[in-house]
Amino acid sequence: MPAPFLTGYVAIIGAPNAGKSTLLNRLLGQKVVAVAAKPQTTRHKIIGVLTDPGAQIVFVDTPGYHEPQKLLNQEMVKRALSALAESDTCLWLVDGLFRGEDHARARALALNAPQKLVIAVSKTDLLNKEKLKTLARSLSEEIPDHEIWPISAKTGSGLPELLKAIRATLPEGPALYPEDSLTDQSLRAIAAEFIREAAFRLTRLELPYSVAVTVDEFIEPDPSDPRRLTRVSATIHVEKDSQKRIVIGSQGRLLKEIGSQARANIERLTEGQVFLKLFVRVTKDWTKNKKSVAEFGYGDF
Ligand SMILES: Nc1nc2c(ncn2[C@@H]2O[C@H](COP(=O)(O)OP(=O)(O)OP(=O)(O)O)[C@@H](O)[C@H]2O)c(=O)[nH]1
Ligand SMILES: [Mg+2]
Repeated sequence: MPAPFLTGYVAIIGAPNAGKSTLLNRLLGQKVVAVAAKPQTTRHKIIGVLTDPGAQIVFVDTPGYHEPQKLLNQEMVKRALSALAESDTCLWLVDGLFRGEDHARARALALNAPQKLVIAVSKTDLLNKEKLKTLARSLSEEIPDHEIWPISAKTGSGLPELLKAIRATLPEGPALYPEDSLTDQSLRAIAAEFIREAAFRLTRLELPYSVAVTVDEFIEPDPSDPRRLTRVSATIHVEKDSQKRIVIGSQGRLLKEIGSQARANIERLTEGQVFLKLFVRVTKDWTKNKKSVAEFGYGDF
């Protein structure tokens, strides 16, 4: 008798900046979600599918779990909670470098969830042996009775063991997505995210949190085009006139850099050239406004 096929949803939850999206990209072997050194990068729940001959793991990347203030943040947290509620397994990723209030919040969420629980600690490549030992000791005191998988999404260390532990939690069942699926996001949506990622990374203070991106035009390559040229036209939305000036930068330099970083990431995914045109528009206080939050794709879902 062949072994049964295993399949299920695995919500990756954790404090902002723990490394959830980096882990998903690494597991998929391709960058499909935005990553940045600042917290609250991810705003949606995004599916990443990993299929092998015996199993299909449907990962769901989620916004970092935090105390939401603005309407946008409330929507982000709602998405994390709904991803968890719809999952078979909760993969709680603990930041290996920093544990603050959001860590405690994520811990309560993970330990009280009815789903099967797998716990991993991230960024172990940044810790020497001594620090790793101290971390393992403090985590096993803080979270007793649970195995904690040390991983590095950067080097890949610990990932085979983590995948094995996740697999052991999956129910039997037929594949939920076609074998060659990578994500539920359209190329157009991923392009918007990569533009937002570049703007998020290249700006400071409150500005990254005031950025949204909409794609106005996305024209896929003509089959006869050897360059496989995709044409993308997008708008970067900010909340204030002063922010618009910063995003454009002196002589348009920052906007150019945002475009070139985003284009490189989109080109890696489309495996062709990308012509990217960017506009910047001010929508006053959009992160607090129900209509604009919805218009930019973060409304009730
Ligand atoms: N050295 C190292 N850095 C990592 C690792 N995993 C993530 N990072 C870094 O940690 C930062 C946050 O990573 P993200 O993947 O965006 O974190 P996240 O949990 O998705 O964050 P939110 O979407 O804000 O909740 C980025 O600068 C990553 O490059 C790792 O294993 N090793
Ligand atoms: Mg993320």
